[in-house]
Amino acid sequence: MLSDNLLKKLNTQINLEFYSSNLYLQMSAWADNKGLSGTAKFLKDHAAEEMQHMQKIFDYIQDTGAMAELGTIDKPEINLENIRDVFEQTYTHEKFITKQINDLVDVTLSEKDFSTFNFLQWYVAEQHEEEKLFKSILDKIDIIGLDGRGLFMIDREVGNIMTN
Ligand code: OFO
Repeated sequence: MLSDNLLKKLNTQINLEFYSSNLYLQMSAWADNKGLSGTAKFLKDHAAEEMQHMQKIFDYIQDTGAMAELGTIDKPEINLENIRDVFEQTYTHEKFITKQINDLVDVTLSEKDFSTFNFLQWYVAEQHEEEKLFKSILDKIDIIGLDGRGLFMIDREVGNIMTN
């Protein structure tokens, strides 16, 4: 059974996953308007993946017999000048999400809620993968550079990345 405290925090995480999805979808719209079709596709796919993250927590809460509660989702504010900004900001956002997940795990341990601890291990592994992915794209951008040809190559590469 979930404590009120953990239920509240898991509901907050649901909201954050919705926010992540909207953030990436908004960035996808920006990329599409800039003619960066590969990046737009990648971000749109990733937005869909964030909805799965949201759904998993929603289902977990419901499976415990508690009730998921949806809140107001903040408007995603994006401030992008170029493709590097996209991946700098997504990487920063993912590091923030990792911190939120780590805090959640910490609470499960202090409450000795090992079932929720176990459930959250999927997110711990997923955050590791997401940080790795966004950082690797950022590193590629820094190697290839953003002149006309570099930009074309990066956009094509990013469009070919399969999200799971
Ligand atoms: Fe991008 O991992 Fe969920 O939020």
